[in-house]
Amino acid sequence: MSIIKKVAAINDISGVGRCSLTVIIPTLSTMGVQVCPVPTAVLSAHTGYTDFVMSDLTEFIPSALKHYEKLKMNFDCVYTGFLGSIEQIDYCLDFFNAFPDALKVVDPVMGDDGKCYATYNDTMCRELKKLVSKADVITPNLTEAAILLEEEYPSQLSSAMAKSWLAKLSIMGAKTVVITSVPMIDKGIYNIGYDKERNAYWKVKISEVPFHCSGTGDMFASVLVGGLLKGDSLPIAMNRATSFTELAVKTTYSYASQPLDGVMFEPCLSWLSGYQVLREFTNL
Ligand code: PXL
Repeated sequence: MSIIKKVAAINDISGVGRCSLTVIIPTLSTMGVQVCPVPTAVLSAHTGYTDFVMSDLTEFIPSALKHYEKLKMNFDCVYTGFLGSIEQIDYCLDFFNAFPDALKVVDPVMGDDGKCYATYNDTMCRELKKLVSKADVITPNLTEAAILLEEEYPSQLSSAMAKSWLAKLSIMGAKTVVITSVPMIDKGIYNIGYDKERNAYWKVKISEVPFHCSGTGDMFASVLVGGLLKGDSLPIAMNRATSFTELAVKTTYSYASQPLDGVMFEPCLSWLSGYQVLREFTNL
């Protein structure tokens, strides 16, 4: 067994506009975790651009799995994100079944700001619940949490609603649920989490930057995964992920970088490999 943890990252690669694998690979590598990419699609630019070209890699996924089985490859984690077609949901489930000891992480990428991404539709969103139900860890943003729970996209959540949403999502299957960027009534924006085994709810405050850029969800989930694989408790992993994402967003904003170009993490990576002073975290 290698001391370096191996993650099969089933996600797209977009040439322009930092997100998915172009964020996940450098982030996890800096944390000392090996990323084994299983690309779901290649895009010239992410779907937030007015147009882009996309090559779907659906049939690549089962052939890659077949090869890994032949190699008797083992992964410590299977982490899924942006999927290029509805068939890919079953292919991700095949990965989960092939590596039963792996930590199964589903970032149920579907949309943001109350809207679905251009390549997602209602059927795909509905089918994604199958994958979510087999995960150990899920990391929806507020839009994705609302879609999974078939709730209206809310402008804010009370503490009671936040706990109820986390609990309802965990009933779908995962023992660790994190919802990102949740505006809490009168309190600001938080990443919130639930550790079902300990029955503990957590919140970590995000300091507000008047700026939105692509790739922050992928960045948060990658640091969370890296932390959990290295033995972080849930609140410590959430804390680390929140701090790094916030640093990268502030960096992006400070250079007046184009939001579409994505989160400017390159100058920040050394923070992840060094000693990190963590912020306050409390029970939700
Ligand atoms: O960050 C989520 C994401 C991943 N992959 C692609 C996207 C997006 C969000 O826009 O377009 C291709």
